[in-house]
Amino acid sequence: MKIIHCADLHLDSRMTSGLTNEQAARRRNELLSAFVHMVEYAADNDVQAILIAGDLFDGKRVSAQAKNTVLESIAAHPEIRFFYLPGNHEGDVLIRSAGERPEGCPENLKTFGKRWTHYELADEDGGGAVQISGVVLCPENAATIYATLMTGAGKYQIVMLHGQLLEYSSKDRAEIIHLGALRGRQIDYLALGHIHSHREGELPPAGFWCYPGCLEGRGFDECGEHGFMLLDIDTAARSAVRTFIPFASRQVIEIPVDITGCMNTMQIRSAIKNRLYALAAEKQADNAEKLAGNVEMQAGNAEKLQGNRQRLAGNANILAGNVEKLPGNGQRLAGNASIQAGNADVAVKAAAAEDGSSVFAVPTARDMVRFVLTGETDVECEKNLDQLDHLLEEEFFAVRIEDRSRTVIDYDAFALDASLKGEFVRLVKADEGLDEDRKAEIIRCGICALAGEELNG
Ligand SMILES: [Mn+2]
Repeated sequence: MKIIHCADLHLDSRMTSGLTNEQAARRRNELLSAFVHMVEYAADNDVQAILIAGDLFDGKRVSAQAKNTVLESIAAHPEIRFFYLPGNHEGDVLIRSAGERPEGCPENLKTFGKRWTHYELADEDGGGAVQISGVVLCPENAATIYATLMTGAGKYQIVMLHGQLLEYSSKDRAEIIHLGALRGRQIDYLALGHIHSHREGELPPAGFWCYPGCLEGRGFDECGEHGFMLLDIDTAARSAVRTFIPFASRQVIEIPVDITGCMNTMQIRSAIKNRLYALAAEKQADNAEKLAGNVEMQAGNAEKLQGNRQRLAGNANILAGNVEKLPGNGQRLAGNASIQAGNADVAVKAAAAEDGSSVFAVPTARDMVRFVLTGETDVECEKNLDQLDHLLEEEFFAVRIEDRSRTVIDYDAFALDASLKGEFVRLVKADEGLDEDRKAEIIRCGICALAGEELNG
């Protein structure tokens, strides 16, 4: 049985941080499209259920467009069941609007309240079943939910919660989920929402917890791969293959660029360009390596095939000698073949999961890129971030440049400088009330002012 787990879509986000109004409007539509496309992916891939672990919407005020997009997608796919656990910010806005539809709430939309609700999904392929339990955390139930959780044996147990796992440090005040109290509770998969990047870990005795992260990175603070989790559950064996499916239409990528030694804006631009070329080259080298690996693997497979053929020939001999036992053996063989097919399937999926987590994120023109300038630059470096931004913005959907480089001063160079600039540098250097970074910043601003430059950065 296949199940999708997504969370934190934040539909109807304003998304104005670092984006123009036009870009933000476009991103809002793209986020809605991502939901539509995910549901279509589910339909195309025989997915029986979609778990939405909270923060489907960004807040309680939701546009008609966003509500309609979600509800029509759900209603259009009665073969998929939607298990929607509201997050702490959105409340019951979707359920209310669903009830107000002339057609009523789609029957395949299931939700959760402030007490545990349990649903059972029978495996269409036969075998066993999946139990999905969920509860909306609030101050009133925060202490009691662990004692009242019922997870029985036999079924694959999924538990949905939205909040912060205690074993992660967090500055915000979201609802807390006590990981310790969920250990040893026979949970196979803890479907979480709240953290915006993909994370997962073990949940003893045999389960896993997982945050899928947002479906799309919204702003420059949500870098990295985004998508959803695909569970392929063997209900009879009570086990699952978990695969993260990257699904974002645009990536948000952070690229550190060392600008040590650059003396002006154009040289910094070159450093950025060189970093981009280097990333592309690394990616190509990595691809070549993978290709070589594949060729080797294929050679290995061919060899194994040859060995199998020989063994098969041997088996045929034995089989020929045991004609009476054939019916019984045939049955056992059929069983083995189906197990082997299953193993092959699992192996392919594991390989796909490895491929998905690419090390080299090379930005394309579709992406949002945050360049972080690092290293050390001389105090006299002419550095205009606005111009840099302007020079790079045409190459990507959106660009942000963050200057985290340090300014260094070669005081010796100014020791004998009789000009106003030299006098200014010596004056600041002698001020005992300032630390080195502060001195560097003051001198940088002073030198800019003396040279008639506009201050920035
Ligand atoms: Mn969220």
